[in-house]
Amino acid sequence: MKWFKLNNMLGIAAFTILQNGLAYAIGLPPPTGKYHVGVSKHTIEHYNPHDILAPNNISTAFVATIYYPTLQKPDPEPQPYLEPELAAILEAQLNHTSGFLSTVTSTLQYDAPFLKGPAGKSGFPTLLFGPGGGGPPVAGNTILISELVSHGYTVVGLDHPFEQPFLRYPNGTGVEGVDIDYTSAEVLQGIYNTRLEDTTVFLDYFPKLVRKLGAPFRTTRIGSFGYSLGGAAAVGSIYDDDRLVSGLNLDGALYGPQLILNDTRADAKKPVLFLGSELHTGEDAIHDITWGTFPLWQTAYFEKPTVNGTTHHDFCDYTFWKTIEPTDPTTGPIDGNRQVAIMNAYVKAFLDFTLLGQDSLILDGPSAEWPEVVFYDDSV
Ligand SMILES: *[C@@H]1O[C@H](CO)[C@@H](O)[C@H](O)[C@H]1NC(C)=O
Ligand SMILES: *[C@@H]1O[C@H](CO)[C@@H](O)[C@H](O)[C@H]1NC(C)=O
Ligand SMILES: *[C@@H]1O[C@H](CO)[C@@H](O)[C@H](O)[C@H]1NC(C)=O
Ligand SMILES: *[C@@H]1O[C@H](CO)[C@@H](O)[C@H](O)[C@H]1NC(C)=O
Ligand SMILES: CC(=O)N[C@H]1CO[C@H](CO)[C@@H](O)[C@@H]1O
Repeated sequence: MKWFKLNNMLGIAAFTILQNGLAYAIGLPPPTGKYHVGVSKHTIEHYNPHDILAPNNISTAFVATIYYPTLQKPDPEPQPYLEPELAAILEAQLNHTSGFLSTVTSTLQYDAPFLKGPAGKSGFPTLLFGPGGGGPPVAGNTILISELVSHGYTVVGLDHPFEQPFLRYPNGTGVEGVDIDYTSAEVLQGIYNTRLEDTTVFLDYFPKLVRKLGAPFRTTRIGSFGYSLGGAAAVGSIYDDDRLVSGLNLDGALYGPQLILNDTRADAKKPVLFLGSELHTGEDAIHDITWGTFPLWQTAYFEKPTVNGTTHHDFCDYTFWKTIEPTDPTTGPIDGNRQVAIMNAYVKAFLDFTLLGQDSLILDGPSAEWPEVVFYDDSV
């Protein structure tokens, strides 16, 4: 089909002829680390009587998807990576050809064996991931998550029902999202509050879950990251929680009391990285003033590099989808594979620095390798 651009340079993992002989399947960019990626999904029961989006404002559960390193080799026959119901909704939202997303595959392996190793305080480092407000859900960030897992991180993504366009519980029940009024500050703040609550509830439960699974995941010294509203919540969640040691925000405007303050109370006192689109200079209201005020007060490591040629949707898997079928006008002109490489590099560098104590020069300023990445002086 003509809308497929097959490019060997892109590191396309696999393409096969589907049953009808018409379409090709295109694999997500293969992760660069030595591990394969296992996945398991868990329902986290939690009664929330002030959920801004749930029917009668009551929700009773959310979903944790755990992506973890495994040595088991993936099935040579790649599988579509999104739930069909979710794929259909996103195709319509982004003007993709119907069925387009079922041709995009991954090598994720459900319930693959864990690595062997200690759990609790000393196991493999764990990250918490929060997706964009109203979507795409955690699964729509599989490229970055898989890259980190391939290097030994365990990533727990939290999806909230009614907020994400489609969510399936492990018991098979699917929940469709409600229409979200993105112009309402109250609604956005409500979603943000739910994210913070889910994070705390999950972290409280996590050690028990790890024991139950017999998994080698670390339950302390966790890194918190996310995209868009999930990025804001990732940073907001590190303030009063000793289990979270650093925060990383992918192109999210900030919400929440501390984050929008312009005084010393905004100091997270822990390392924080913002990686943003061109717009996010923080110089005035048009360029998201929260990216201007928050940086002034950080006493631990902080940088807010932006990537030339990107817009908001370049910070999730959409940036790769545009390389196959370029219909999404809300992505920027940067080549999607280049943007995948940039995100993988900067996110991994920050996490290796804050969780493993490894220094990386690219975190400190402009580099010859990534000239599109622009740094700012936040001392004024
Ligand atoms: C999708 O396509 C329709 C019809 O061509 C157009 O009106 C709409 O603006 C497009 N939406 C996006 C997000 O590109
Ligand atoms: C599946 O789990 C969800 C969340 O706990 C629950 O709301 C739903 O009723 C369950 N479905 C079935 C068929 O038990
Ligand atoms: C934030 O505070 C600094 C220092 O007090 C001040 O220079 C700056 O103008 C303030 N910014 C805004 C947007 O209020
Ligand atoms: C990035 O964009 C800024 C502002 O448009 C421009 O000044 C700078 O030269 C660009 N850098 C690169 C490497 O393209
Ligand atoms: C469905 C529903 O009851 N929604 C309400 C949830 O609570 C907010 C206020 O916090 C109301 O505005 C919604 O109508």
